[in-house]
Amino acid sequence: MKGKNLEEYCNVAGFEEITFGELVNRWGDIYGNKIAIKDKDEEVTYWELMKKSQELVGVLKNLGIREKSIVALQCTNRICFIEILFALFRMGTVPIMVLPAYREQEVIKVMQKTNADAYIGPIEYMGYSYKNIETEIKRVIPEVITLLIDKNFTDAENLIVDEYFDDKNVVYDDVAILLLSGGTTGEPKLIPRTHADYIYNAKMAAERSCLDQQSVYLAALSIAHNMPLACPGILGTLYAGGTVILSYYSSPDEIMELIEEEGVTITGLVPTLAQLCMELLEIDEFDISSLKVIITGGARLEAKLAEDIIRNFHCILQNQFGTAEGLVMSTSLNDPVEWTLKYQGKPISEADRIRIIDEEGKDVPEGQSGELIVRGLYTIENYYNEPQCNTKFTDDGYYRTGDRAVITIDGNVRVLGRMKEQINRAGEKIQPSEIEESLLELREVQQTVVIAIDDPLLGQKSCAFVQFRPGCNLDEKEICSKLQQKGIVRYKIPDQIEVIEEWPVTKIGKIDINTLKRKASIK
Ligand code: J2J
Repeated sequence: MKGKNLEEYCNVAGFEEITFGELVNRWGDIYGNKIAIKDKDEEVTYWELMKKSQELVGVLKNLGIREKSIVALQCTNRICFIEILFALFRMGTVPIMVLPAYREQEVIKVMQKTNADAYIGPIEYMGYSYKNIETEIKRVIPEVITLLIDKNFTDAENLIVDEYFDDKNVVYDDVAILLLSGGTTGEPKLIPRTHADYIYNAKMAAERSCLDQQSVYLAALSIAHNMPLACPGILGTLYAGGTVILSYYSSPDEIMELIEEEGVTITGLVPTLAQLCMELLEIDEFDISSLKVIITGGARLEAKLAEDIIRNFHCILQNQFGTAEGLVMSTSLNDPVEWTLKYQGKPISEADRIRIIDEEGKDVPEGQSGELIVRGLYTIENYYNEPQCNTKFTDDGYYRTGDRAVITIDGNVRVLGRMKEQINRAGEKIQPSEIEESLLELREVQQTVVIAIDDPLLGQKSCAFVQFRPGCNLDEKEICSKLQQKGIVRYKIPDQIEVIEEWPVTKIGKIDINTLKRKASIK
């Protein structure tokens, strides 16, 4: 499957016309016996990763999986799934990266959309048996090959291994992987990333995080997600010759224990998980002195949480903004702390062209907010098989992120929230992040999310979900009067306030705005 045309970028510094098959061979040669990846049960060297991914090509082909076909890969954070991933890369067979939280309906939908040949998943994870998914796939699309594996891939390993497989038919601008879009509305869209663009993405993210052979990167979130996979994630760490530690459960206690036991130097977390790890650090003792950098991404990082992370973890915070569609931006490790608290930094590639546009598609004057759009080496210009998605791209090939942002004179980007989240209250515009920041300045408030809800009179009104710190409480009147005392104008004071104890989250752990919207409108 041909991917995006990369010709115009061939002279960009750091860009290589290379495939993952060639890359894993190169790693085997350079880093040989060094530990590449460790999971909860085993470890693999760079040489073994190269060999195993070669052998597995034979195993997968014997199972009937064809070269250059499409496979749904629902992976847990285990080495065997990374080995399979590289085997598929070698075959030119394209894995669709499916989060473990997906269930049969969602998996079948993406498989049907892509005419996928096969499904590969775990036997069990977090008490759920993936046999359910396999059975349903077999019922709905009987011709599909299915394979459930655990760490030893019990059945598959007995299959006779083919002769050494030469992957010379796979080229750098072929599609290597299909990522699922992170949207919380509607069906996820499929994002085709080529070998060379995805490798470049991982390499540039690794450079921005200063990864090297001494780096020990903890993949805390599901490796089916772009952030732990390639930003810099597993692929960026391997590129730099470091070691990857896989967290199996993504729970705060496992994460903190692994940092201590494995001497982790860098990890990436979504803000909600960073907050939970910090709470655990307050009640339990962990030696996390090895940790040099925490990257947070996936959702807006409030300045207050950013400060708390820096103080409690005694490390550098890297504020990252990423998209599965491509664009990744982040602060640099030596940026002033004030920048990290406020900005998501700068694009990781010199070839990234970012612009801020208004509703008519015109560039806004300097310093004003609008929609962030991007064109560049590793950002897609089309979704897979989705011609009706043209609204997500401009006529001149820019991807519309749907995020509201401003670019400062230093070139830093500040992401304010989703375009759709802006509240239009009888014509007055309210940016939820502004009210969230004021609410977080109240001592009693631990976490808050402000959303728009429909209103017959005003068009839209604002609703603030508020979680208090343990032992704290305020009633609606007290909150409103405290905001007024802070000088917040009347129309920006939340029209509705809902107290919440536990946040609904999406499959990757971001706060689920749609569920909050439903909750707010039931009232
Ligand atoms: C505000 N919103 C943010 C941030 C992402 C690397 C790779 C992928 C992702 C990712 C990632 C944000 N502040 N710092 O986060 O670090 C929201 C935006 C964006 C959408 C993309 C990373 N970082 N977002 O999150 O495709 O709304 O990729 O458009 O899942 O997450 O989501 P997704």
